Amino acid sequence: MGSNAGQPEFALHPQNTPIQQFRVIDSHTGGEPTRVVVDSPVDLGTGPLAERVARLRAHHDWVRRAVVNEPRGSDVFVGALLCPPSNPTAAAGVIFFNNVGYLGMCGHGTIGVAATLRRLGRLRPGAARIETPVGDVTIELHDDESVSVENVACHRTQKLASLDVPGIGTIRGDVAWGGNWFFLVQEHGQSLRYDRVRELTAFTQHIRDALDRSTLRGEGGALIDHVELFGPPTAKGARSRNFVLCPGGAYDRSPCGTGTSAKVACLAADGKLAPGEEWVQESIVGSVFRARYRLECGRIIPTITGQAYINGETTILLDPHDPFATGIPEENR
Ligand code: PYC
Repeated sequence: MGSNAGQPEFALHPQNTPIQQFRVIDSHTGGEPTRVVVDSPVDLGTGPLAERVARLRAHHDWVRRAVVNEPRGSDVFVGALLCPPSNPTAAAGVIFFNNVGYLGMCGHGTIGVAATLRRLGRLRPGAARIETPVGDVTIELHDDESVSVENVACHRTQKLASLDVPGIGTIRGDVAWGGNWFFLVQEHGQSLRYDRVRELTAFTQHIRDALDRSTLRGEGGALIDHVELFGPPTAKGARSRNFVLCPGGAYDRSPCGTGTSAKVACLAADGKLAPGEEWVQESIVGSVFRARYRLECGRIIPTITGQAYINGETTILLDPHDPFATGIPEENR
């Protein structure tokens, strides 16, 4: 256990009650869970979301760990902290995080946030803006309860970059920004079947480790922290199936909204997908996102459509006597 064993990092509630509490709403989008913190236990101030995520990371990282890490959560959870938007015309600001850190954007998570805002009565049918640390996105609730997310502008920075992966050999993949950085691999020799998720996780983790050791980076020297494999689809109407390894080592149960956006950017760059044409991306569990893009001043703006289902409303309790109230410390792993 860490040096602060038994010393809760979270402040006591202002009324000095021994147990602090806050509310979360759980949903899943195509099988991938999102846990939305609807009443933030910390004040991150105002200003751009990029500044607020820096404050959260530096001073209140316990919130992330309490919400998504074991024993309350698991490596699979993506958390979403709702914040007041800096622009009053936006419906909300949101900061996404997982078991190891913070995400720029999250497609399945934004669909989960939309379903949560609807449940809270904070969203009317129609389009609404959501602020994220990497830019504003637009969500639209449809009559059938599906949600479209118009993402930030996405682009490919490298086509078929070579990566030497010890134990596997040379793997060639595209590097693209879909709201997070992705290494997208078409030729990998793996069969993308749900009964092979252990093997696929190990295979993509080797690629991720090699990426970290390599000089391949996203813009600004950013780590390429998502690995995406593609293969033939099985779902009716789908054009591809994927397997996505997320930064914390879990695989995405959904087709990954930012990963699908990165794929759309690569297809557009290769002239294989026209503006407005539909791309149906299937996940490793068989769920699908529908994607298309529009061009704005030459920039690729993807829209992802999927559906989230609310599956829990929980009060998080933080007992100051609980040594794991804010998660099993990462250094214990
Ligand atoms: O849907 O963009 C996404 C996503 C990123 C990580 C997990 N899901």
